[in-house]
Amino acid sequence: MSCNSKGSNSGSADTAASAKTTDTSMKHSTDTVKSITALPPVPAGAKVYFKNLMNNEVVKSPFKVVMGVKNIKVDSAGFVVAGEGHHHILIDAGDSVTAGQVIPKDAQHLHFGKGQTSTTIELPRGKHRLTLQFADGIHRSYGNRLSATIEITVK
Ligand SMILES: [Cu+2]
Repeated sequence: MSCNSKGSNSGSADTAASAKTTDTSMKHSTDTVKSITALPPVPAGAKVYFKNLMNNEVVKSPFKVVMGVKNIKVDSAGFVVAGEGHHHILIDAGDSVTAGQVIPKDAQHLHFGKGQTSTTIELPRGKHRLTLQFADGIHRSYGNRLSATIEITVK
């Protein structure tokens, strides 16, 4: 029984010590993960595509965008897992983000880090370029092999 109380005593001391250690090691491991975890390879035959929109389509704003994948899995952001990632939509922001580059987060670069596969977009009238860009769990682009670009006209 005394063993128990001794055990819990040292246990709490351990916890305090390890919590302190965790703080620094967590910071460290985040850096390490970012620098040493390579971008997973693009699986053979993998692609992303606009499910409900065609190139040169004329739409009314707001409009729905359904994002499709083939041979790769949609998952939420957070961890780097081979064969998985999440969608991004680039609005008038180029045809793809270079492989390995972290996709910016702004009005022209939408992230779907919860694993969403559809969204609604509102755009002013005129021609717009929409790019679907797939990226890994820490938002690093899979490059142009996992991108798709269409031009649409908002009437
Ligand atoms: Cu992202």
